[in-house]
Amino acid sequence: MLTADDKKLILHVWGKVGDHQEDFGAETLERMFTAYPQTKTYFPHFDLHHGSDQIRAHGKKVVNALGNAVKNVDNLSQALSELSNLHAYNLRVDPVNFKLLSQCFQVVLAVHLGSEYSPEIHSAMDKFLAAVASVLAEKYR
Ligand code: HNI
Repeated sequence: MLTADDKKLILHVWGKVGDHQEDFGAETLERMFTAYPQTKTYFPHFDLHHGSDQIRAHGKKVVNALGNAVKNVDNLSQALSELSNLHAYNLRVDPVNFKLLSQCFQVVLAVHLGSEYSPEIHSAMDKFLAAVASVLAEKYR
């Protein structure tokens, strides 16, 4: 579970994400497609080349959704309910992939925040992303 301190740290990190949603999101997706090429199978309709407008636009959507989750951290199930339906029933994304995306997002944060991405922040963000992933996967049951 996320502690009160974890929540503070997540809000703090989100301040650093600031208006980099599109850049951070696109880099997250590019890392995911490169490091875990099997994830590309969900995006047969996308141009997956570096700098692709579709990747940038989608990256922005994903990071915005995470920002919305940050704002609703005490109410994730409700805040992510529609996205959970979409991923479970329409897109049928295998939940293992949520961990891969979370991992790549953390690498992006670490690269861009450097030493500011402290072990405590890393731990809080890891818990937060695991909570988001578990909500996105809850409709599969
Ligand atoms: Ni995901 C669409 C958020 C993980 C495959 N996804 C979205 C949208 C958001 C989103 C927001 C856009 C919804 C809309 O248009 O109404 N996705 C998230 C979040 C996570 C996540 C917050 C995890 C933290 N999605 C994943 C993963 C995969 C994935 C791990 C597959 C590897 N998502 C998709 C696909 C779409 C999608 C495919 C549809 C893209 C399109 O535009 O056609």
